[in-house]
Amino acid sequence: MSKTVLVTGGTGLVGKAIETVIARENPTDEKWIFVGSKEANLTDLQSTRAMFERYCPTHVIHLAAMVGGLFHNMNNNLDFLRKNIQINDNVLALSHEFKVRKVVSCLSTCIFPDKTPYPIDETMIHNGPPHESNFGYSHAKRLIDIMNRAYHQQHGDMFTSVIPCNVFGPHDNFTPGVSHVIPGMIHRLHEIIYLKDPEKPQEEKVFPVYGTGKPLRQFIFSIDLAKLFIWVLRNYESVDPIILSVDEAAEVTIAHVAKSLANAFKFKGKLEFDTSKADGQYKKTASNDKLRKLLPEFQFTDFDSAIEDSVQWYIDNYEKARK
Ligand code: NAP
Ligand code: GFB
Repeated sequence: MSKTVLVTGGTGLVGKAIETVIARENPTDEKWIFVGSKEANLTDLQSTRAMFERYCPTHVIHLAAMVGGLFHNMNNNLDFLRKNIQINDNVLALSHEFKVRKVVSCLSTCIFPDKTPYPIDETMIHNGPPHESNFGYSHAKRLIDIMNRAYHQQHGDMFTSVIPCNVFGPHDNFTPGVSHVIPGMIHRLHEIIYLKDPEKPQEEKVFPVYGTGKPLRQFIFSIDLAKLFIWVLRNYESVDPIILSVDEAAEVTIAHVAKSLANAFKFKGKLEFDTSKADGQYKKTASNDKLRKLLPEFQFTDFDSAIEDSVQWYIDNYEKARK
């Protein structure tokens, strides 16, 4: 049976990665529509309904959200809470109204309880308060899981969700103060090397890394996440969320990320840790056992080569990058 797949948040980091993978596959029995906020402001019910009327999707991948890194979250918890609750309630209500056969929404490994045994797994989402740095975003995301269960219980809707670890890649948001760590450091390194004091020898330049560099993160390349998202849409038939993350053993320190980026830029200067800046969560190590049992052969892209691809994309697309 043919599908019309509507991807909300389709103009962002994850949405563009899914578009890239779908363009390569060119599926004949699926029509894919990628929309951003210009198509509809999803915090507004009428605007959201008009979009559903226009496309009448049979399936929805729901990515649209107010998204940001640690510092943006710390300064805007109320906005992250309200805007994301509005977006999520509108998209799920209209998916139900338009009898969408399946919705796959997007949570995040940063929403799990801050005080928790490790590794974290899908059963632990609601077992305690999230880290205080992003409690607004975390509670809005946790509510997606609650709403999915309520729609399924009361109406039998197949509304499910995935839980990615930190994502990076082409088409990321590189805006200082808003961005996640990898695009934030790419933006800063590029500026130090190419834009600031161009006549100063690189050996004398300093690349400031925010925080101690000690926190641990799992990072998934956006193209890998896109492939897993498409697999979930086509094959995963459970309301229970599924973590889409690299292995626990692939966890790296922020300091390693900084060094990997400096190598990718062939930066000859010094790295310095600005410990006046917050570290955020120390770790949020997630288990991908559930995914591995379903997709034992899946190969994740090597972290350092994905970093090189992302740096090269930024250099090649500097003019159009979100910064
Ligand atoms: P992104 O690059 O910031 O893209 C956000 C997308 O949402 C854009 O397409 C944006 O449209 C759209 N959007 C935002 N507000 C909207 C509104 N009011 N109405 C309609 N569309 C709106 O974010 P991303 O990193 O791709 O994140 C996609 C999903 O993955 C999100 O649900 C996020 O929570 C989740 N996630 C991300 C990470 C990560 O590390 N990036 C990790 C875990 C989970 P415009 O471009 O037109 O503004
Ligand atoms: O990606 P990030 O901002 O968010 O990473 P989280 C923050 C970590 O990277 C902290 C360090 O330890 C920062 O001190 N860091 C170093 C930097 N340089 C930079 C930089 O230039 N920019 C940024 N942003 N950090 C987020 C959640 O947590 O994870 C969000 O707050 C979201 O809600 C996201 O879910 C996936 O990984 O700490």
